[in-house]
Parts: sequence; structure tokens; C-alpha cells
Amino acid sequence: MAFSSDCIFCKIAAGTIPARTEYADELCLAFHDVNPQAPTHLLVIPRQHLVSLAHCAPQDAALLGHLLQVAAELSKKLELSNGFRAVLNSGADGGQTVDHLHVHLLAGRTMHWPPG
Ligand code: DGP
Repeated sequence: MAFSSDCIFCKIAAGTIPARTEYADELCLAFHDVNPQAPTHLLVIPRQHLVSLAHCAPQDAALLGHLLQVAAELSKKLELSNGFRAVLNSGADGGQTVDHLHVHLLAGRTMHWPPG
């Protein structure tokens, strides 16, 4: 499985950097964002090092679907019945700051549109 030794999320997936983990399986894990932008702010990441959505190939489709399915399951587990927002920032203009694919799961307040 691809691992990048200078990637903070690879280190979280490997357990060498601690995180408040909410869910983990063989393909992905979900943990609380260190700088939350909403009362609930989780990151769902693949264990495999993929840089961003723009770097995904057709063979990554099942993994991408799994990340979204896990986000949906977490919304039930955490009883986010009033709604939530799932976001993938990609690249500089997308606001991506950590170059390891991740889904933000944000909830607990009303989200605005258009996003900033
Ligand atoms: P983005 O800007 O879309 O690349 O989001 C990256 C998020 O990752 C940002 O909201 C802060 C979070 N983050 C960065 N470093 C760490 C860390 O070491 N631990 C945790 N839990 N979150 C982190």
C-alpha cells in the first residue's frame, strides 16, 4: 500500500502521530480535525497515500465510494440528523493544505453557500 514518509496523514494512519479516531477499517480511518470549523469536524482518509481527488484514477472509484459511505455511516452514528456537509478540497485553489486525500465531514451548525 502506498505510504509517504513525509505525509502527516500517512503517519496518523500508521499510528505514529496520535489523532482522536472515530472509525477505522482496513481501507480508511476517520478522526477529528485538529482545527475544527464546525462543532463536528471529522476527516475521512484512505490508508493508502493518494494526493487528492485530482490524482485518482478509475481504479480508485470503489475506494472513493467507500470514503463517502463511511462519512454517511458516521453521520448516523453521530446522529447528525439535522444535516451535514461533506467536502473534498483539491489543489491550491480548492484550499487543500494537506496533500493526502480526505473528506471533511462538517456538522452542528448551518453551513453557508457559496463557500468562502
Ligand atoms: P485541507 O485544508 O482540506 O487540506 O484540510 C486539512 C485539514 O487537516 C485541516 O482542516 C486541518 C487538518 N489537520 C492538519 N494537520 C492535522 C493533524 O496533525 N491532526 C489532525 N487531526 N488534523 C490535522
